[in-house]
Amino acid sequence: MLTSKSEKLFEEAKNYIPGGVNSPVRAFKSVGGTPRFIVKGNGSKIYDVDGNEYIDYIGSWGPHLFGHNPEFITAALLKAIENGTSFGAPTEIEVEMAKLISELVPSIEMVRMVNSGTEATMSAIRAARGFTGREKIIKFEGCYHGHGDFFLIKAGSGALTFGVPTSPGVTKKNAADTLVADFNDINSVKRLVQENQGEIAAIIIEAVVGNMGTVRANDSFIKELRSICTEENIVLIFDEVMTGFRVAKGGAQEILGVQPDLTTFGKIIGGGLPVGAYGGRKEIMQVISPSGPVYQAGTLSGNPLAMNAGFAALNHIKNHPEIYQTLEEKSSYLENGIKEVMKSTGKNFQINRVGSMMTLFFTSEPVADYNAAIKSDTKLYGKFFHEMLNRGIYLPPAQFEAFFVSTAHTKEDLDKTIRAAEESFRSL
Ligand code: KE4
Repeated sequence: MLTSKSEKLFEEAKNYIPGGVNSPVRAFKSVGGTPRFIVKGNGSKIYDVDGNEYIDYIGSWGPHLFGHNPEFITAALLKAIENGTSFGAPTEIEVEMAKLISELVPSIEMVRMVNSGTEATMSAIRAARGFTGREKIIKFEGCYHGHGDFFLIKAGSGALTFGVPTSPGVTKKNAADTLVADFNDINSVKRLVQENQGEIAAIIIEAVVGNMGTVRANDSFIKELRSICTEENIVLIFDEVMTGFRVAKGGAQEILGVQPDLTTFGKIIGGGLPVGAYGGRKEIMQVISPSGPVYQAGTLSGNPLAMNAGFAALNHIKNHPEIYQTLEEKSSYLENGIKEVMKSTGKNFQINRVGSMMTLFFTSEPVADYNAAIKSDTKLYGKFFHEMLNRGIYLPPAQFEAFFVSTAHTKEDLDKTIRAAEESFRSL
C-alpha cells in the first residue's frame, strides 16, 4: 500500500524515466527507501510533496553556497527573464561573466561557458588533446568528472556508489586512452608517465575530491604532480566543478597553492541553473573554435538566465569574501559537534572536511585515498542516512559523496543536526 505522495510519484516516475530519476544518485538506490519529491527550497530548508521540512545539506549537489532562493540571485533572474530566455547570440553578460571568473581565479586567462560539468571536463580534455597533439589521459581512481565516456573508468560518485566504476557502453577503444592512477600516490603517476612517454595529453584531478567522499590531495603529491606535468608538457586540469568557489574564493587551487593549466567549473557559477565552464592558459584555450581548430559548441552555452544567476552569485562572492570565514566557522562547528557526539556514543567514524564540504565515512580508519574510502560500511551509512532523514536532516543518499554547509544554515540548524546525529548514532 503506497502511503506517501513521494511513493506514489516514484512508482509513476519509474514507468517513464529510467529508475524514476533524471540523475542516478537521486534514486536512494544505495540507501534504500523512497526518494523524497521536493516542491520547494528556501534558505537552508527544503520541503517535500508530503509537507515534510528538511535541513538541506545537499544544496542541489553543490550549487547552493548561499542556500535556496537567496534574494540577490532570485532578483537577478526575475530581471533577466523580462528580456527573454535565450538568443543564441553573444550577450554582454557573457563578457562580464568571463571577466569576473578570470578576476576571481588567477589561473584563468580565458574561459568558455558550457551547460554542465560533464561538458566542461569533456571539452577541457579535447582542448588538451588538440593543444598537445597527444591522445592519452590520466585520471585517478575514485574521482568523478561527469559521464563522458573516457571518464567512466574507475569513476567515483554514482558510478562508485552503484558498484559500476567502469560503465558498460564505454568502448574498449575509448577506455584504452584513459590511464588510471591512485589518488595521493605520486609513484603511480610516475609509472604511467614513464610507460607512456610523450603520449599523455592531460592529467585531470579533483584536487579536493568530493566524489569518493571528501578527500584532500596531500601538499607534496599535488606539488609533484604539477612539476611532472610541467616537465613532460602534460596539461594539468583541475576539475573544480564542485570545489570552485566552494572551498575558497579561488577554489582548491587557492588552498593548495598550485596553478593548473586548465580548470573546469560548474554548480555554484550557475546559481542553481544548468551551467559549466572550462578555462585557463590563453595559449591552450585559443585552440578552441572559432579561434582555433578544436571544435566545441552548445546551443544554450552562456544562456542569459544562467549567466545572470551565476554572475549574481560570483559578484556576491567578490563583494563579500568574508563568507568563507563564516562558512569555515559554521562547518567546523558542525564537524566538532558531530565528533563530540560520536565520542559520547562510542563511535569512531571518520570526518573529512575541506571548508564547507565534508563527508562522514563509516570506517574507523583515516581516509586519505580510494582504498581507504571503500572500506566504509555503506550499509551502516544507509541506516544512519534514514535515521537522520526521519529527524528532518537531508544528507546525500550515498556514502561516496560530499555534503555542504551554506551561508543560510543557522546555529539552530546546526544544533538540531548535531542532536539528530547523536540520536541516530545511538540507534545504530
Ligand atoms: P554535471 O555534468 O553533473 O553537471 O557535472 C559532472 C561533475 C564533474 N566533476 C565533478 C567534480 C563533479 O562533482 C560532477 C558532478 N557531481 C555530482 C555529485 N557528486 C552531481 C550529482 C549527480 O550526478 O546527480
